[in-house]
Amino acid sequence: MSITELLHIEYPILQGAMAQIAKAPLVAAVSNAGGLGIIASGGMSGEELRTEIKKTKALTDKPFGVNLMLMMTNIEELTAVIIEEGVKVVTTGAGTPKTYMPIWKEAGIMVIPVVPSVMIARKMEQLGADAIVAEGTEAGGHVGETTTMALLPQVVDAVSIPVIAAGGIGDGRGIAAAFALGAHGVQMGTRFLATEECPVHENFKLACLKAKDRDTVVTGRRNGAPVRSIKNKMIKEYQRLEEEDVDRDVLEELTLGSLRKAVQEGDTENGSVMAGQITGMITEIKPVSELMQEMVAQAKQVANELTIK
Ligand code: TUI
Repeated sequence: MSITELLHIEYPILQGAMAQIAKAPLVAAVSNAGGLGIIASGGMSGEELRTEIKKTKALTDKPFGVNLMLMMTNIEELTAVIIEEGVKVVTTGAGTPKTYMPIWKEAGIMVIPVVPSVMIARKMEQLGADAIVAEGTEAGGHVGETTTMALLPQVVDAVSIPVIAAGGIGDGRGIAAAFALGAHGVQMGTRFLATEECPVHENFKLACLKAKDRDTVVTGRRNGAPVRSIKNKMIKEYQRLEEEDVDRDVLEELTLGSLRKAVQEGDTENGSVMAGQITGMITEIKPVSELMQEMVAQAKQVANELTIK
């Protein structure tokens, strides 16, 4: 079965769950445009998630999902809200959903874990995942080590559930490339940041427009939570401290509340501007529906015109 049939959507495009950003306005815009919008519940309480779900339902009658960031400690509480509100699709990230899988499956929820490696992809399939997002290191936020180009065909060969590609996809060419590598769909985060509907501070969008190909960097490898973001004053300080081998606490203090600083206050120098490598190819802020139409048309054209000679 295709991803569009599985998820009851028009186009095989999922919107990546970006913490504090992927809320009702963006989620509903993506779903209304024929993709699957996904609420990022990381950092939310159960009641905050319920409010966001209700807001999304008020803006769209199309399907949407909720992402559970598994480093969170309130997954049970969030799960209860997801079930009560009748959300049908859950994506997971930054950990293994093993403990919760039986509860979600029992409730008839489709589970799509995001994974950075073949080994974890296999594990998720065994746990009963309905599909999988294979995310390359080009992505923004918490990332693995392998590139999408190398990871995707290896995951496709290793599992028999549908594979959705993520990391490094910024337009229709990237979508066509993902399908060429065996993907059944794509998940995109960074490109949706620079849309009119995205509820992130304007400065964050401008930082994405300004950033070039080499302007994102991965920090935090040493403490086991590597994160890709746009290089700025805070990141340079973080790198300096990392090299000095300072205590974990010092690093944590620097990053504490840093995402909120960038997302809500628009402080893109002292805040954490998580974004993927495709940020270098974003030149314009546009409405989600226009972006989706353009990307789908371009992907189809690229696929049709592909010649190898
Ligand atoms: O989760 C993401 N990206 C994220 S989460 C996030 S919030 C955050 N903020 C600050 C520090 C850290 C996180 C920002 N971006 N992507 C999906 C993803 N999942 N990438 C890697 C993984 C992953 C890692 C290990 C998935 C499963 C996994 O399993 C471990 C195991 O033992 O099976």
